[in-house]
Amino acid sequence: MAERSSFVVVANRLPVDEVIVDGERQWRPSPGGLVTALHPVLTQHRGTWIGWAGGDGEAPEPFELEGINIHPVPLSAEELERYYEGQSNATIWPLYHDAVETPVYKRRWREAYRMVNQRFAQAAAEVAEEGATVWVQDYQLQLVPAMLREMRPDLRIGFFLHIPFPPIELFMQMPFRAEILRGLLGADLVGFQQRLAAQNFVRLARHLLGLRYEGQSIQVDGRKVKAGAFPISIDTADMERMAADPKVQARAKEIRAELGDPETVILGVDRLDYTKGIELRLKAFRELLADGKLKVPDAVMVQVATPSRERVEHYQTLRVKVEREVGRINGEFGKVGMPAVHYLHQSYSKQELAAMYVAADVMMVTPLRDGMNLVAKEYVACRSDRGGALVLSEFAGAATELRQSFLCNPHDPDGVKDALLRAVAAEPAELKRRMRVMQRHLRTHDVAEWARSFLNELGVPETDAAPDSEE
Ligand code: ADQ
Repeated sequence: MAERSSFVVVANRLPVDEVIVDGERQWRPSPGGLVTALHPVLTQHRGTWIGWAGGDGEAPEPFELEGINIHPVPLSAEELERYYEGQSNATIWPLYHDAVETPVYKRRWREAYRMVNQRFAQAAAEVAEEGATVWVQDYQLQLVPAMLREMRPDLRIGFFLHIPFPPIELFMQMPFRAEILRGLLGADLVGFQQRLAAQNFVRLARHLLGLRYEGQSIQVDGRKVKAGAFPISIDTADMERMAADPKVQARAKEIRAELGDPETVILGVDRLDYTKGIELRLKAFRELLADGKLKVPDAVMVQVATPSRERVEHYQTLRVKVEREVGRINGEFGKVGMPAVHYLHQSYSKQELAAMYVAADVMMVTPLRDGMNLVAKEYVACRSDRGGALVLSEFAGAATELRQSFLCNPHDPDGVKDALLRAVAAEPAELKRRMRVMQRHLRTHDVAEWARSFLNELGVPETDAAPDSEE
């Protein structure tokens, strides 16, 4: 029987990675913003994290890691294909991102989604103490709040959506739309990255279910469900510290040298995802080279495209398109030993990413739609030299906060080219001024503040400053 907790996080993935040491399976924490932010609350409450450990078949037994109870939930190969790759990443993901790719609807995916959501809800119902707080994360688990409330009406339930929440007209495409909406309404507090998303949600509740709302508060079966915006952030201090490390600084110089010490290094860092606008960014770069406004080897581009969801068809097609465009640019504008675009389809350590951020004169973050986009925030936090320019899409959640970036509309190729050129040509004093304002914002709006404000609104008492204090 698993240990019971007064604070439970439910997310698709567990914050752990499997490692094999001397032929034996072991677990080590996988560093991520969410776990960093929630670690103090989790350890203080002997908290439990429920999620999938990776792999298919049987789940490992629950175990403790760094003061957190880890509670794995199994997924079969078929569930992975239907619940995760299908319903989550080929239906909901594109639909919630303005349908920039056509969402695929399949009955058997929905059924698997329901079944897996039920399994996560069941696990939470088993480990939560009487009156506990349960915080459910993201689009893979939208049915969990209502399923859990049904089993455990005593619980305080929060839900946070990391991706955008679409306008009513788009949401209405979803075949089991009312069930999803009712699923979310099982929570006491539903959090979004943006105020507009929260508004979409409350309006949808009236439109689809005829529910009354006042401000951001919806009346459901005599209960009040609050909706609100809680823009997520990064561990700013940690990122600043990492970037200031002499090893990272030295590595940044080395990266520039390896690139041939160009005048301008333009960087993109994204999961290889069609929402991130990688192709349009490459196209803008190609056109500027063709126009003679940028020249190789004075300007080079580095595009890191982290492998992602490789079994989903949309992603396979995207990879082909991006790699074709990179090949085209290098074919037309590269020289022997001097490509115009350095394309890296790999994962990196946080230190190596920080070194890339420090090395880049211009960071291009050009999603067609993005809940927040943490890469933009990481870049700003890494620039203790106050150098560097951020080109940022208006359609990233981060654009609401990072107003001093070079904002652009990613649907307008000329606008993107113009923002990139302005960023390349900006005077150091102007860049400094812009960076200073954005850095100041991120120091007070970090990921700990995000978690604190959400939990406060949910009514969870403040966590002590000392994360590991015994009760
Ligand atoms: P993502 O779509 O994954 O997140 P993002 O917010 O940019 O997008 O986070 C990506 C993270 O992965 C960053 O922390 C970045 O450093 C890291 N990363 C990227 N490439 C890497 C590589 N090659 N190697 C190692 N690490 C890499 C979703 C939503 C976002 C929202 C977040 C958090 O789509 O809009 O900001 O959740 O809520």
